[in-house]
Amino acid sequence: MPQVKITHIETCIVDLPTIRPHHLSMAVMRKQTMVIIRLLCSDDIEGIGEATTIGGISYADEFPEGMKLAIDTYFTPLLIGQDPTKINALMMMLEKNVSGNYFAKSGIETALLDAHGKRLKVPVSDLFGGAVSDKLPVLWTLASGDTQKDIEEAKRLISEKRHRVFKLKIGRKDPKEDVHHVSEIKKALGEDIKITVDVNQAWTEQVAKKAIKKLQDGGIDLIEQPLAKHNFDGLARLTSYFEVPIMADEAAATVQDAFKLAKINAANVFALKIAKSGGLTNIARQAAIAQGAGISLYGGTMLEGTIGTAASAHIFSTLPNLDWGTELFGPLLLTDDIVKKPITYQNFNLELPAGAGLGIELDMNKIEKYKRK
Ligand code: MUC
Ligand code: MG
Repeated sequence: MPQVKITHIETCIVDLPTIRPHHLSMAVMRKQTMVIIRLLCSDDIEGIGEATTIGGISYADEFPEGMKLAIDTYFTPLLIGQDPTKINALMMMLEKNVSGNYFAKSGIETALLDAHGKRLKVPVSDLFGGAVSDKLPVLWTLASGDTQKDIEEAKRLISEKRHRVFKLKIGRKDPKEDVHHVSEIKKALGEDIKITVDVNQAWTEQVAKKAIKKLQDGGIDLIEQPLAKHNFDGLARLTSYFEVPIMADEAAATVQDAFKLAKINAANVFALKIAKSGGLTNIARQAAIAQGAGISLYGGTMLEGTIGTAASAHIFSTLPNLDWGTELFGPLLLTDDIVKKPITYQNFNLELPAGAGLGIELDMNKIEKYKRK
């Protein structure tokens, strides 16, 4: 095969409205903003990728306008003319030349993997040894900001066989109010429906101890990121103190975080996200650390659209220890899509897109409609 080259990288910012406001401890989302990446190669193959965060600049260090600027100004000149089939070498080169910027790196790695899968005519999951399962269980986040509306939403989604596990976003209100909100939902949905809570770092250790005790007594199944992301020791204390499993999300961002958390038994579960870790390959590395340490895994989302969700699904489908399923519902939170054929969600599962690469095709008319001018 003659040497292939990266000839062009195009980025745009796409804003898609959400179906309802989505309340998190640090932001209320009314739209989702994605950086869409198109990476063109000299063999006429195009790879697509997505770099997405939550709530503008409020959730993480990176933000959409900054990610686009970083890719256009710094990543692209490093990548043009390089061989797109050497994905590990290219990601090492980016790591050496670009500090941090993992969300943007994840978008670029996704585009390289999509292109390479298309080139070899295999799905991205095959580049990681193949899917263990082509269906992934998907929970839904109830975050309308209103307890009754959340209950109605959950009941409808159960009856539609879309979701039967629900995550509640708390930490924005007084802990007593939050515990009441969670208990009302648990009571209304009954014993068989699993409920998890995501505090998004909002509590101190003292507040967490009191509130988690009540949530545990109320039958809540999992507590996600109760403390500030840098408080690894506090998370370890909560993990050893409570029976209810504790999950690290913001704390478990990189491969190095996974190792440090595992070393001090700081969590029972890791929420993995391609954006936090800098791409799919790093997810496989974090998963290996977790497997060695006996830590369970959960397939997390940065509430990406269909491209980032498909990329996440491809790598999550290859993991042996995905005990807590996934939350890959991002596209369902949006009023429209920018791809020709949306991902199928049925019987409480996401179906891994078939076809080469990500198995996703951009709809350029939709991109035109929603892209920031
Ligand atoms: C987070 O911190 O988990 C994932 C699902 C959701 O509703 O919010 C995100 C962020
Ligand atoms: Mg979380």
